[in-house]
Amino acid sequence: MIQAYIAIGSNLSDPVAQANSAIEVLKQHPDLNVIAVSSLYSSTPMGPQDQPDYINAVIAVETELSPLALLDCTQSIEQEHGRVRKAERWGPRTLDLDIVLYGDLEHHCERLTVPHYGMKVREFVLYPLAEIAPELVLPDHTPLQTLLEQVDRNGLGIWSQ
Ligand code: J1A
Repeated sequence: MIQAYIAIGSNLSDPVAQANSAIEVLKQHPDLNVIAVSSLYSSTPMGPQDQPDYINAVIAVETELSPLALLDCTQSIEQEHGRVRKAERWGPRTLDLDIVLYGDLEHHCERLTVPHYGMKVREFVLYPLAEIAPELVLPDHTPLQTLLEQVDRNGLGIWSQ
């Protein structure tokens, strides 16, 4: 059994509903045991600013799925939520699920890079992750708290109506 962290992001089609629905689907999934869910956060878009703010969250799961089977699983949930693939790289998105960490595995192939290549610099991943795993140390031995000291919140806040 390994522990993995999945980041959720949405800025289209009622992002709060998208994120909550993704969390529900992950909780119902027979191959995943959701052990922690962060608050929902609102965040300023990376890249072009002429798009809605994002809702972001991070969840911790236990699973026996292989890394690529976990990716199959998160990608099929994205599809169900109407994500249009090949959309503009930094454009608006209905639902993104990113595998942030898969245990202590360091793995890079065409379909999957873990730890996630962007996680160390993205406030909307680091802060929700720290809410549910403050003591976390990355596979390269960097403490999560060290990364937080280096990354500005950039307007990130806990979402509330
Ligand atoms: C491909 N991949 O990436 S989409 C997929 N490693 O087909 C995968 N660890 O095969 C591959 N997890 O939220 C490689 N996919 C992966 N992502 C891994 C998942 N601004 C992996 N404020 C391309 N908040 C894939 N988001 C990877 N601005 C990229 C979606 C899933 C995230 C866009 C704020 C946000 C974006 C832009 C934002 C936000 C795309 N994020």
